Amino acid sequence: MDEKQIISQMKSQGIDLVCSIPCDKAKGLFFSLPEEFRHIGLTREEDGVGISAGAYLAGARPLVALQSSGLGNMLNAILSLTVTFGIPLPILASWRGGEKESILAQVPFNRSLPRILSAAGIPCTIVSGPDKPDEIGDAITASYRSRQPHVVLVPPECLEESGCPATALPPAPALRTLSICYERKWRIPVMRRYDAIRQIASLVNDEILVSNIGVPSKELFAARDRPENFYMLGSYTQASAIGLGIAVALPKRRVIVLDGDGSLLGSSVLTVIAASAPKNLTIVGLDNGVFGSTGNQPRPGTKTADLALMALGAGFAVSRAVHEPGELAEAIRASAGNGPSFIHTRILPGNADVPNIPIAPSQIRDRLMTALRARK
Ligand SMILES: Cc1ncc(C[n+]2csc(CCOP(=O)(O)OP(=O)(O)O)c2C)c(N)n1
Repeated sequence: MDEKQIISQMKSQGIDLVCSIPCDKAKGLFFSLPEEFRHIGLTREEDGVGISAGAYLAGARPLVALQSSGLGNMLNAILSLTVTFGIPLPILASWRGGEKESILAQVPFNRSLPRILSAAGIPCTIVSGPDKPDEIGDAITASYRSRQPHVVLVPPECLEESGCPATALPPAPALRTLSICYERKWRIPVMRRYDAIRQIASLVNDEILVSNIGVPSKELFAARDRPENFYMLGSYTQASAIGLGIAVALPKRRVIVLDGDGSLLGSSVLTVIAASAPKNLTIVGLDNGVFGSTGNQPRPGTKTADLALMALGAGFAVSRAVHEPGELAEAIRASAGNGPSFIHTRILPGNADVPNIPIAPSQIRDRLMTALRARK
């Protein structure tokens, strides 16, 4: 089969958003995907799980395409987000590590992959021959019907590789002049995370809020529970990816992500967000200098890393640091429709004494989807 047949299977299944990282053994496919679909290029496969989850919640029909080794970078996110919330995720993987594999490093993970997926309870289809592109379509159907992930492994011998199309030569290096006006004046924080979250929760109307793993989600629930909140219950580093997926799928709705400093520093998604440039997305980086939800252990770079500057470096249109509740409110207002914007919110460590969220993941999913469908 060639990439045209694969793409035709994806289209016949209604796929309308593809996140991908390329594989050398399927060059033609990875060149074609951005031309054929709304496309988000990734730098780390895990982010495709969060982006796809957000996009699905917002009514899109996403798929992730990658090299099979990338599944090793996604497993926790697939199980803690996709499986926990009951979200479809078809994953199309160029399967490496087979008999003719020339790169030794591809063998240990990829040869064990079907057993790893089986042990994790993740359904997997191994395409059985070059004349079986319909198995890809069937796997996509199965994923959307069951609201579960489904991996399709495409062995190289099933792919008729067309290589790089002439139209897809790498872009020529361009001259670029960059002028960043940046002044860093960190003051002593006065808010705790709960103060900042209450402030933001009091300002929103029909905005969608995505909250980070652990205590931040519990604090948002305690501050103001509403169907437009998505509480991320696991999946460290995926909050901003989920926000990006929702923002891209629903460009007319405003999305605000309440992310954490540890999570943002552990993620590669800022560059991907800036490249996608959703005007309706604001990332609030709640920077308490610690891994708050695990007991306030200091995170690396407390005195050296600068989140607001990192967002600018990643290509954000707007990035600023705030310390006071009034400044935070003003930054939230000013960033509406002006994104992607980053609000580096410097806060004191400390977790509010709030209860666990008593709503089932499927209920969090369903009420958000209903609210989003009602007001596109
Ligand atoms: C893959 C993975 N690694 C580690 C954890 C444990 N963990 C849960 S929350 C968290 C820290 C989050 O810190 P940050 O993003 O700074 O947010 P804060 O809680 O400080 O607001 C960690 C390390 C996890 N749940 N999953």
